[in-house]
Amino acid sequence: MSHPYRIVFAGPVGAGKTTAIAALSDIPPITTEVASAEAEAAGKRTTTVAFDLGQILLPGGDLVQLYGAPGQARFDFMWPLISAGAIGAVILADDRRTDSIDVTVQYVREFAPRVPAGNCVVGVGRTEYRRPPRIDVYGDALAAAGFVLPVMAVDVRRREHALLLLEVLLARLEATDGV
Ligand SMILES: Nc1nc2c(ncn2[C@@H]2O[C@H](COP(=O)(O)OP(=O)(O)OP(=O)(O)O)[C@@H](O)[C@H]2O)c(=O)[nH]1
Ligand SMILES: [Mg+2]
Repeated sequence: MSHPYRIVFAGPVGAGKTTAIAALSDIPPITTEVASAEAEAAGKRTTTVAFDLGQILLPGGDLVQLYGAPGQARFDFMWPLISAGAIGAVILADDRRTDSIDVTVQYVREFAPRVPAGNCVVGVGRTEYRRPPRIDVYGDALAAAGFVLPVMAVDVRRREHALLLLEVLLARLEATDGV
């Protein structure tokens, strides 16, 4: 088997990084959850203070390590550490936030330079709070900032949605010889 690939999940507090990795991982993920007021503001109890680490063996035989970044900016010193050697990034958005599009562009700006060929996919979650969904608006804002990326509405609590993000990212990597 080839060496494991590393994929990073990034995005703001509550976007669903820890949830996505728990949904995907074949093994119980390593987590670093701590109760926090900022988490409660995002409608949950805990926040990631260092990283999440899960692992998935894809049907094609590739072993993928899944690293979740902490969303809180005060833990951003972890971002370069967990991005080192990553082959791509999944950027998650919380569409309930009014500033979600700007925040997403900021996360892509932050993480695209850390992965080969800027290979990122964007998963927009909590789309049920906003009708109609504004997936195109994310794509347009990213393109205006110089990032032409796949953008998908997802509910990362559903394993098949989280898996779709990985598959799109890996397909893109193969297309750009990033793997
Ligand atoms: N209603 C709804 N809830 C969602 C959706 N996606 C994720 N969630 C929930 O949102 C929360 C996300 O929490 P986490 O996975 O801890 O978020 P995180 O991105 O790891 O946040 P930090 O580690 O604090 O940066 C969980 O309670 C999920 O069940 C969605 O599409 N709709
Ligand atoms: Mg987390």
